Parts: sequence; structure tokens; C-alpha cells
Amino acid sequence: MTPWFDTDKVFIGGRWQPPSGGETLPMMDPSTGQEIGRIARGGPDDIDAAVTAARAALDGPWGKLTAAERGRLLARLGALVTENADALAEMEATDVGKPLTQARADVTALARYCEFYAGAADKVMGQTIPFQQGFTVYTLREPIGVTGHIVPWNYPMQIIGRSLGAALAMGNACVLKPAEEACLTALAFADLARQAGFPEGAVNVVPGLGAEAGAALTAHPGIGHISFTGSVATGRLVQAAAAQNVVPVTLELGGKSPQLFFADADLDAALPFLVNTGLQNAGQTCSASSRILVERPRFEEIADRMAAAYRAKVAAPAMADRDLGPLISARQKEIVEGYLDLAGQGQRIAEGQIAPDAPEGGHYVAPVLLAGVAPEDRLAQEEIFGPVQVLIPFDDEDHAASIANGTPYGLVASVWSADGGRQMRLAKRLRAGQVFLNNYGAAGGVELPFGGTGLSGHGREKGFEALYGFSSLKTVAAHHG
Ligand code: TXE
Repeated sequence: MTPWFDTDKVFIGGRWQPPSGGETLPMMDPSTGQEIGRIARGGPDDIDAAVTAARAALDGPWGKLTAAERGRLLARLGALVTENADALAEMEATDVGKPLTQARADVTALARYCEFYAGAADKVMGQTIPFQQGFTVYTLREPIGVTGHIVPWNYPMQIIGRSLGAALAMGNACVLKPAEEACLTALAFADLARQAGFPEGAVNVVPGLGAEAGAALTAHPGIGHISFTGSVATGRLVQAAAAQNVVPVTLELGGKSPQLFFADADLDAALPFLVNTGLQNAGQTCSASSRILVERPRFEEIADRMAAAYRAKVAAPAMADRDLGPLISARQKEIVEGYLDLAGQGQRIAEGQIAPDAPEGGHYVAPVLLAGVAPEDRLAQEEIFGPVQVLIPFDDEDHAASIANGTPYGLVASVWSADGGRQMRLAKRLRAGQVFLNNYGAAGGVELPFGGTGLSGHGREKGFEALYGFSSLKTVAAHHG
């Protein structure tokens, strides 16, 4: 894997340059634990330069483009993503440690975000509002200005697509701070935006540490909106920093998302979703389904079927393209193993395997299926962010809803049932930003508004809602007598 750009630079004002402090950080391969290159250690001066370049872009060529022209640039960017699909997939697989097939799906999603927001850019409209005699009143949706984007390591391409795709379509100029653990495709995105012809300063990318570059971005007075995906703890810091500048934030902070399986549901249809949505990207997915709630009459049957599926799952290096890869880092492995230590022997009802030839230094954890865990237990309450799911029985609809809603999170939920009335009742009752009926995740759905309640965060990404989130609404009231 040899990227076509220098990995140890920042991208500011349309140019690659060394970070102002001249320092770099290691780029690690989670599949081997080995260093495979260097990335820039951007800091406050780089962030400041990026915000200045973004401001200049808004006041210059980028700010003068029509919505249709912005859409055309995004369409060109999407086409370049597709042309470079093999290279992007290999970079993401290597950098994140995810199986190549899953990385390919992320490339497709990034291209699709570009395509969707290319088409949406010139379809954002205001309203005319009936008002008093002698007035004409209408609203304008305008770009906010310079938007800050802090992205985690688990799905860099997808999160960049949903966040920058919408912000750029709306006419904002962006400063992106990717995660120090995986920023290769963020750099590739910057270079593809350059190749697509985005005016300089519209897209800026400053890799670096969260406490340095990330904190400088959230505190910068030139930023008009911050979009953050990551942990609850860092989300709180981001919101506190944004409060100082009184700017809006979008926070996507993960979850403990349940699937509710009722006795009348079709298990053959559900089984791949029950298992794979918990193990995709080794469970390091904000919308991972980490709690499987099952109506008691079918609990044993489902436990057996899921256990069999777990035993067949193999964790292996990303490029071996098996069921799951390693975790992102030694620290993440420690966190996950810490949770697994809380489980008693009888609670671990099935385990997958680690490929015998997986390199020693890689951060592999075999998938573990848990049962006999009380709904209020930490294992059923906290985001583990690893290949671990918890099976919990329930007695009836009320009981299922109370367990499903019984965590501080509320990102995604699903209901498997043949009963249409029950589907509708639970769709209303479940505390989640997205509810799926007889499916889970709807294959990512770039068109579908996404975000959470409670500790899962606030604000909506994806679809048209994201465009509104990256816009500022102005009301114009003309008095003409
Ligand atoms: O997250 P952080 P980490 C959860 C998951 C995981 C835990 C820790 O449970 O185990 O978080 O992961 C930047 N100011 N999720 O430590 O710290 C950082 O550089 C500004 C869920 O990786 O939240 C990176 O770019 N930015 C999640 C981004 O924040 C700061 C995805 C995320 O890092 C900063 C990832 C600061 N002070 C982890 N400190 C999801 N919702 O999908 C760090 N950052």
C-alpha cells in the first residue's frame, strides 16, 4: 500500500505543506502492530492557518459558486472516489484494520455521499410565509461559514462523506481533523478534492492529536459549527468548547443499540443481521447492535443459532479479508478485554477464533457472545466497542420496550416481528434516532437522517437534515405597503 500523496503533510489552502511544528506521529498497522509510515502532528498554528484559508475561500472563489456548481464539483469528487476505489479500500483496510470487503463498502458509501449531496446542493430552498398586509416574508438558507469536522478512526471515509459532503454542498468551507489512529483516507479525500477542482481553502485537512489539533479546532473563534463523532467523554469537551464561542455542535457519540426479536419473526431472515451488525468492523461501529433482546419462547433456539454463527467467525489481518480484523489499537483491545473480564465463565456462551497465522503484534480479539447478563449490568449498559454482543430474554412488548429504552443511549433500534401493529407501536415507543422494522441499518442509507438522543448525542447527519444542520436560516420581511 503506497499512497500517491505524502502522508506526513497537512493540506491547507489547496496546498500540501509540513506541519508548522515540523513533527510527525507514527502511522500504525493494527493487523501487525507495526509502524508503516508517519503522519503530520498538526497543532494550533496549523488549525489557525486552515481556518484562515477556509475564511478566505468563503470570501473568494468558493463563496461565489452557485449551488449547482458546488454540486458539479461534488459529483466530480464522487467519480474520482470510484476511479480510485481499489487504492482507497486498501488504505482504509490497512489503516483501520478492517477486512478489505468492508473497506470496499466504505468506498462505495463515500462515493454515494458525494453523489447524493451533489444532487441535493441546488435543492435546498426557503419558504414564503403568509404574514400581515403590506409584507412579503421569506426565508433563506445560507452556509454557516467555516465548519469544523472531528472524525474518529472506525469509519473515516463514511464519516467524512456524510459530514463534509453535506457541509460543502451547503456552501461551507471545511476544516477536517481526522483521528490520529487512521487518517490516510482523509488525506486522500483532500487530494481528490484538489483534483476535482474545489477552489483552494474549501477543504482543509489537519491531522494531529485530539488534545492538540482537535482541541484547537473546537476552541477556534473562526469556526461556526462543529461536527464531532467519537466518545461521550470527548463529546462533552467539544460541546463545552463550542459553548465558549456559542456555536452549534452536532454530536454522534455511539450507543448500545438493541434488536428486539419477537417469537413470530422470521429467524432465517433475521439471523445474519442479528450477528453481523454486532461484529462488523470488529464491533467498532457507533450503530453496532450490541444487545439482542429475544422473546422468551425462542430464546434457546436463537442462542443456539447465534452461538453456531459465532464459532465460525474468524478474526484475521485486514488484507486476509475474513469476518473481522483486529481492533484499532492496543488501548482499544485493553478496554474490550477489561469488559470481557467482567463476564463469568457461564456467561460466555460462544466464542469465535483468531486465525492461527495472525501476527502476534496485531490487536486481535475473538468475538464473544454473552448471555445471562442482567439488563442493568455494565456489560448490557455500556458501549464496549468490540466484537461482543449480549443476549437478553424478554416476556412481552412492554418488557422488551423497557429493556430497550433502559440505557442512557438512543442511537438505533430494530424490531423483528410479523405483527404490523406491534411494529408501529414500538417504532413510536423506542428511544432511538433510527428504528428499523424487519431489518437493521438499511444498508447504511445515505439518504436517511441519522443521529441519537441521550448520550448518543444530538443533531442529525445524512439526508437533507444534514444540509439544514449545516445552514443558517435567515428570515427576510419586506414591508412594501
Ligand atoms: O475516542 P475520542 P477514542 C468510543 C468508543 C471508544 C471510545 C474511545 O467507545 O472505545 O470512544 O475512543 C478527537 N478535542 N468511540 O479515544 O477521544 C480524536 O483525535 C477535540 C465511539 O478514539 O472521542 C479523534 O479524532 N477532539 C465512536 C476523535 O476526537 C478530540 C467512534 C475521536 O476520539 C479531543 C470512536 C479533544 N480534547 C470512538 N480528544 C462512534 N460514535 O462511532 C480527542 N479528540
